Amino acid sequence: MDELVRGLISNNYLITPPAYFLLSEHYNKDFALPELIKFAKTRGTFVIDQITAEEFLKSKGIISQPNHLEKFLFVEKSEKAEGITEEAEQRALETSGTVGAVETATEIVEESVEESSKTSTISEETEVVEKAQVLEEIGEEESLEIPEGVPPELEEPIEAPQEEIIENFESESSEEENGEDGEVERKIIFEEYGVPIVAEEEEIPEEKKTYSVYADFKVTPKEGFEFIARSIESKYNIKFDVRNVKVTPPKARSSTTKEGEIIVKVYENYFKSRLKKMRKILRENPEVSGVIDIGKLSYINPEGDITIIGLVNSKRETRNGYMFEVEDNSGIMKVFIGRDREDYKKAFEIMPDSVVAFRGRYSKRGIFFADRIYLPDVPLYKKEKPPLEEKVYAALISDIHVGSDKFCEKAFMKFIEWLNGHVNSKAEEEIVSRIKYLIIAGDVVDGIGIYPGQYNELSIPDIFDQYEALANLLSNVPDHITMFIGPGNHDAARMALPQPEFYRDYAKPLYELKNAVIISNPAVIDLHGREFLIVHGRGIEDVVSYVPNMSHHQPVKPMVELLKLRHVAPTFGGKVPIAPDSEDLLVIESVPDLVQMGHVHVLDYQIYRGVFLINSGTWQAQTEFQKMVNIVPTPAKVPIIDVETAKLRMIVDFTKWCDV
Ligand code: D5M
Ligand code: FE
Ligand code: ZN
Repeated sequence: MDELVRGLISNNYLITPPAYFLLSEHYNKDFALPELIKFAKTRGTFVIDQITAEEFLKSKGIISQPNHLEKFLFVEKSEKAEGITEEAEQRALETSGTVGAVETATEIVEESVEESSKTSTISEETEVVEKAQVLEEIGEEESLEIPEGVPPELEEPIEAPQEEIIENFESESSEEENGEDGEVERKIIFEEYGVPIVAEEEEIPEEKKTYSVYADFKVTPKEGFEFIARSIESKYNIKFDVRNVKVTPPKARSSTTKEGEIIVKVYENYFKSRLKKMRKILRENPEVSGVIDIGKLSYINPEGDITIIGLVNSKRETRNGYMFEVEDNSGIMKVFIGRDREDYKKAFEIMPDSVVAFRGRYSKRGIFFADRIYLPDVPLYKKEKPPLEEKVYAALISDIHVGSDKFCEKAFMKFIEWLNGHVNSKAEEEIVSRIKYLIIAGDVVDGIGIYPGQYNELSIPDIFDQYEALANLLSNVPDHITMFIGPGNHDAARMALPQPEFYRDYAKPLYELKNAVIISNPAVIDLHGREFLIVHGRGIEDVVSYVPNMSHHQPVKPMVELLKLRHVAPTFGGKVPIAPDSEDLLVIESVPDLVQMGHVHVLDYQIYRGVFLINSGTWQAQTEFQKMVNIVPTPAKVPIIDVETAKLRMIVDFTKWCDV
């Protein structure tokens, strides 16, 4: 284990992965352990998170400005005890994400304002008669006539009710964190952990852990049980893994290139890459023909129907339809689709920043009037794949959340025993004997410092021990079963998508499991010629906030929307952080046979155009936080997939052992 981490732990301090990556390069060069501990102590925290780390580096003059919002700076001035409580409150507010939500809402409104004033400029330039005709068609006279301010219909962001609900939940959660209970809790914890600083060289006898990491959990395969899968040849190939893609960061043009220019370039490359990949997908659809670059429209002035393909920068509803701003490499165009058009409803499904095709006519006034919308989608029919010689099955799970006190450990242990042949019926015997793969799609541990108030719900408050505990459990999975394990947002991994893998220093025990293959999020695994797309699934959250009639309670519907957009998280600046790599690695480039996601903790599945989509649920019972946001999980159910058809064979239910 790393010296910095070991030193902190021996002093009863914890460190989050992002904080570790900030501090490790300066450790023993720019600061020593006692300084960091002293700093954490004055802050009243025993968890060194990113904010604490940044503030610490700043206090040492190692970095000039912490990354997080300026808001925190005022707290720094106060060294008094009350100041510390204030800071804790402020921090709770920050992590609850309330600020972010408000910002997003404001952005949408601002965008609408900008939109309406841009449109009005166009209207001023044109003749009165033409203007009246076009305005009538779009149904937008108000926004075009009023140069300033927001027309009433634009004041609310799209999907206003959902935004509202989320905001309320979030502020509720912050209140609770800031409430008196929270303060009392924090003080007690501080006393418990506020032990004197010791020199790092000093050997401290290891304290006996008050929690189990399942070291004693040992299962052996049931005697006499015939595992047919043992004699079936394993045929898998990781077809796509983020780590195998070489992304080249853009070069600075000269030594005087500003940082801002490089950032703009990175985003430009990212979106160019998205556009290119999506154009290719869209052009596989024979209906998408006669495609013209947006930039050429104004001088070609095409007569009749044509098609444009572009990235949707914004969309808003008008009285008579939907207005989009669409961009390709050559230009930007306003695209309107009227309510009376056959494809009008597809407009609901277009997420910000997704790429779609519009077919219609170009009006000389610089607006494209669309009749048809083509989402990238998947083909209507899928080719049958050749049958397999032997039946072989895969169990799909996700969101185990080891370390949470709501982790259904007994149920999970029963599942592992089941995999070892301890079954209840002949039907189950047939299934278990042919299970060859176990796929785990992220949130394998609960992590630390992930959501406000999480500490109170942790049974294992140390992330190393969480991975150790999970590895102890998974070490009992029979060795003829290959496990594929990818990260989620609770894991020690890069927060922004795509997530290449787990931070190895933290999840070492997983890497050491001999029958485990670590995969990225997203990843594509080829199992016996069938493509399984494995994604943790945070993109679902964005679909729920932007597309009407979507809910966390039925996660497969938003999953279908993502498949139609051929992207696992299309929207920038929404809930899901996306890393602007120079290549967009979140595009669903080839049509999978199966899509597995997790994240929302609800088992749900559906076949869409021959593709089997499934959300694999969870092993965590409802947390206090989920209670507040009305998430009702379906823990401890395991879907078993027949690899040949890539469809559901059965669901095994361990819920009755989930009694946490
Ligand atoms: O996500 C478990 C569930 O909780 C999933 O439905 C998303 C939801 N969730 C997670 N964080 C938030 C916030 N901040 N607001 C609203 N809903 C949230 P997991 O990733 O396992 O925590
Ligand atoms: Fe989860
Ligand atoms: Zn998650």
